[in-house]
Amino acid sequence: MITLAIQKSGRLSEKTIILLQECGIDFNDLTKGSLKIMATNFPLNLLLMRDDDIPECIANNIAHIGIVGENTLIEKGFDLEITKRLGYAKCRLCLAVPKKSEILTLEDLNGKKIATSYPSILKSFLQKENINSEIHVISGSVEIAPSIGLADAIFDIVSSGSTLIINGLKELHTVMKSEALLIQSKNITDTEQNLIDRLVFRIQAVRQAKHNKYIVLNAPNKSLEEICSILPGMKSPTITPLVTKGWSSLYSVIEEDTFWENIDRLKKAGAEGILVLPIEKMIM
Ligand code: PRT
Ligand code: ZN
Repeated sequence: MITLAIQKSGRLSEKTIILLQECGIDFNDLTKGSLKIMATNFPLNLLLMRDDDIPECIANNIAHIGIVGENTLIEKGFDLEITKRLGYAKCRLCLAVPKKSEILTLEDLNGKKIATSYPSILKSFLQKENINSEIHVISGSVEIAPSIGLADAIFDIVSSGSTLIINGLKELHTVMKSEALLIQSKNITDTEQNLIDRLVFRIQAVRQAKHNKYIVLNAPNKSLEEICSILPGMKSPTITPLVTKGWSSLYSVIEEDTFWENIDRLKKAGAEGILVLPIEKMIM
């Protein structure tokens, strides 16, 4: 049995539960508000808690693994392992200043007051850059600190950037990028590691599938060589002849990132009747 600590409610929780469900792991009483829930079809216990407490909980062997933002992991400073980057809850930790501020460069932060909920990350950054600022720790609503005279700048999470704009702030510098991470304790037995590996294998299959699409198309046989070079697929495409003489149907996998660019190339190469379908799981 392994114990996975996840955020009870917040920006990480919904996507984390969806990911576990996509991995085929079911929970009976998810909606009942319990803080400890057992999976019905995988040897896994869920612990639901504030994201800030997850790294410590793993460091103290209360949970074996956890899902947490990289920002929280680094800020808390516990010596834990990153098992897998999960690619959601993407954001960045930025220094920002009021739009009309006299602070234009990092050096201008010398002698200034910066409000943040991430003092540890900020302190290391300022030290590395040789900047001497005063760090003012606040636990929430960091972005209003300059307008109420509490600080000259802020250091906070930015995602779309709209919170900065609404509060009359502009980005000065990105200090780090963050995404959800699966993290684990360094005290794991072989049996526990085996279960973690099984979970990671499933996560990988779900994530791979999201990055790829299944593609079916028809093409004249003379174009097949060129089309195969555009669509290498998992090993190589499957080709079956059509009833129409000189034509074949081709099945392959295409990466989401290169999708539109490759569709144009496929059309130019003579592909027709292109169908693109989502993939549920992908095991390499
Ligand atoms: O209650 P608990 O302590 O568990 O939750 P929390 O309030 O500390 O965290 P929560 O749920 O807000 O965020 C959890 C994690 O999601 C963070 O630690 C990040 O890793 C990640 N994440 C991703 C974000 C954002 N995007 C985000 N936009 N965390 C916070 N924000 C906030 C930010 O603080 C700012 O107020 O959203 C605002 C900025 O958003 P934009 O889109 O306007 O730029
Ligand atoms: Zn938190």
